[in-house]
Amino acid sequence: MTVAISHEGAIAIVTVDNPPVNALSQALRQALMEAVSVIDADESVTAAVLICAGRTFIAGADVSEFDKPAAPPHLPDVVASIEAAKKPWVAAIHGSALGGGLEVALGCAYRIAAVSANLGLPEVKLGITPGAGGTVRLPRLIGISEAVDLVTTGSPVDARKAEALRLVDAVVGGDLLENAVAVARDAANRPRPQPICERSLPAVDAGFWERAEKSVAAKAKREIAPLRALACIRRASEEDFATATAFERETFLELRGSAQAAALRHVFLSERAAARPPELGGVTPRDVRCAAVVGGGTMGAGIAAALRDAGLPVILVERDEAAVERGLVNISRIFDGFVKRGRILPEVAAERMAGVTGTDDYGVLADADLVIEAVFEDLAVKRAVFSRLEMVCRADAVLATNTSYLDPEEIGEGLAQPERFLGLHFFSPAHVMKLLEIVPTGKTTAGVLATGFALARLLGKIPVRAGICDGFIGNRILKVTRAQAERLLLSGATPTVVDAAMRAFGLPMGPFEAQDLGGLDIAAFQRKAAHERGEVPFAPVADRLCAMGRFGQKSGGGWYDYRHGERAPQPSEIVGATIVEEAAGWRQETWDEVSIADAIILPMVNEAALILEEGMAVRAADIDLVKIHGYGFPRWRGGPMHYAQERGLAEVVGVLDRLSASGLAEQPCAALRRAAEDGGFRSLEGR
Ligand code: 3H9
Repeated sequence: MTVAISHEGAIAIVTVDNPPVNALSQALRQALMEAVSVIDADESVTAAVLICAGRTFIAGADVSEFDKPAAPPHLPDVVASIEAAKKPWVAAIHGSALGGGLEVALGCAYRIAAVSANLGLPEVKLGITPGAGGTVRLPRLIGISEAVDLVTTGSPVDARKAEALRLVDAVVGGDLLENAVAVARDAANRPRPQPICERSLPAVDAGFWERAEKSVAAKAKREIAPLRALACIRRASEEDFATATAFERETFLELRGSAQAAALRHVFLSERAAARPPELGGVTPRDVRCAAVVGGGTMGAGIAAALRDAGLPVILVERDEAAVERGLVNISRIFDGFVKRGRILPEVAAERMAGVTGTDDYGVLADADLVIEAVFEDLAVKRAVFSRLEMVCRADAVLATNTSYLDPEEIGEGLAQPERFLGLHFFSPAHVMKLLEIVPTGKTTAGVLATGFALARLLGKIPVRAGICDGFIGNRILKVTRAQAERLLLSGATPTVVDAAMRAFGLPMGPFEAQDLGGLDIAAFQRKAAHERGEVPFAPVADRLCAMGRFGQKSGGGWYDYRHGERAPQPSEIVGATIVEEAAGWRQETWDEVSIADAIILPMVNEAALILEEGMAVRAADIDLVKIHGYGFPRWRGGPMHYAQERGLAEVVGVLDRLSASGLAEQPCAALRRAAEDGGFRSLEGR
């Protein structure tokens, strides 16, 4: 870390260089304090420019310090000293000015930004509030209502929006430093703007805070930080600057130590780590400049759209002209949907579609660097596709299968170059869902595996390496979720009660509502395959419902009944009667929300421990990412592994022992018992 002071005439240039993102470590805070003193004492300096080296302005407090006690100098003091400096400071912003980074900029007398900059206070996404005056200075600069939006959503704004909000004084093209020095020179000849801390706040209309609270609470659901951040802004509007900043700091420090903040931090750091697994350090991925998708159904179209969103030209291959046409319509519907929701302009949608070449001629694939097969889940069909691909693709092209349940080893069997083949398991809808399970076979080379990770980064997805087992990581755990949900029904709970309990735990939907939405038929198909392999999947009620043709919303009923044209689930008498029949011989228990969540979540953790033990996942944190990004596990709980760890693994084992003694779950596996003794899960890297 360095903070260098150089001079251009009477202007001091303070350059922060603290890679990768200039986070405000203790050393950087100290150095900034010292820079203020040095510049204050230098008679030859009239103004200072604060600029950063590397790809970004200061991107915030150093998150890795949040597990330790806060060490001085504290950021509020750094910001206050810049604001009170004898010479005006100009913040020259490129990249991201986030969190503490924006708070530092708010201490400066002027802020200018490069066109590509973005600014925001994303603290609530880490389960905290701003802690260095952000909630107190921001409303004084841009207005209360605008500040409420920015702080409670945590979403950054681009430079143009920041200028419109008066968050920056100017957006500049050309050389940022030159522009900033010019502003600093000019500043010497002008009265200094009133420091933000001395500015007053206009009153809000009656009912403003009540309305804001309602709307923030509705969006935040069970996350605590957004409402606490709102309370800080309210305090800023009702009390003097010093009282409000003290309140904000107190709130920040309290939340920094909270369980939600620890969970959200864990997810934030795990997401970053997932993109660059250390085991692939130094491995060069293959270049992907043109991608192809075979199969234009829901999955294939979603994958093609995701590739186009990332700017890659895409070839869509289907078996005949009519199927090509259908595939193109599927893709174009996705972009039309984006336009309808205001996410992109119609001309952008047209440009995305123009980058898709639909064809039934495999010969065109000679141009592709990567081909993703997304045809029907049938081994013979998939194998046939790959044998055609081998004939037409370049020898260095990567070939991937988007299977959910088939064994990639079997799909790739007989390939002449199996080392360039791997599984890329997208989640539906593929243009929306962030998770990408990357499944190498025993023969996939490290370079091809690294290409999967590089692709995920390009698509803005979260990549997780998964080993080959039935359902990989995510769907394997999902089977346990569903089996447990049925055990609950057989022992006295109802679909409505189970779904409500899981929503109360923080899931967007309960297991039965989710099955009705997605359809019960796919899982039934997989259970049939499992039976053929000699396995005995547990789904007595679901099997009966499928036999009755109750496949969920699409067939007018599943776990619930649905009134014609409606999606609201209604308890079903037929389902109730079926549960009673299947429950014969089961002891009936009284279930409350907490015990229902335990009976579902903790067996998932047990399965996850097995997955880790078998090497099907590399790190416990990867399993957390799978469940958060593929299955809606609440981010603020950190994923099932983090949740179990925080809860105490010994307690988890104890609950599972009790459940299994009543026949309500499998026994805790040896790996989970060992993790409980060791105090944590071991990662594969560590073995
Ligand atoms: C805050 O500021 C609180 C204050 O109000 C109060 C203080 C008193 N700290 O994302 P990337 C690392 S709260 C430490 O892949 P990109 C990251 O782990 C903070 N490290 O890059 C990764 O490490 P590695 C408010 C951080 O270009 C590397 O940088 N600020 C931090 O795709 C590259 O990260 C935020 O919440 C950090 N704050 O995106 C901003 N940030 O290379 C969080 C990143 O070892 N950060 N790292 O894997 C971001 O949103 C993105 O990182 C950013 C760059 C947009 C900046």
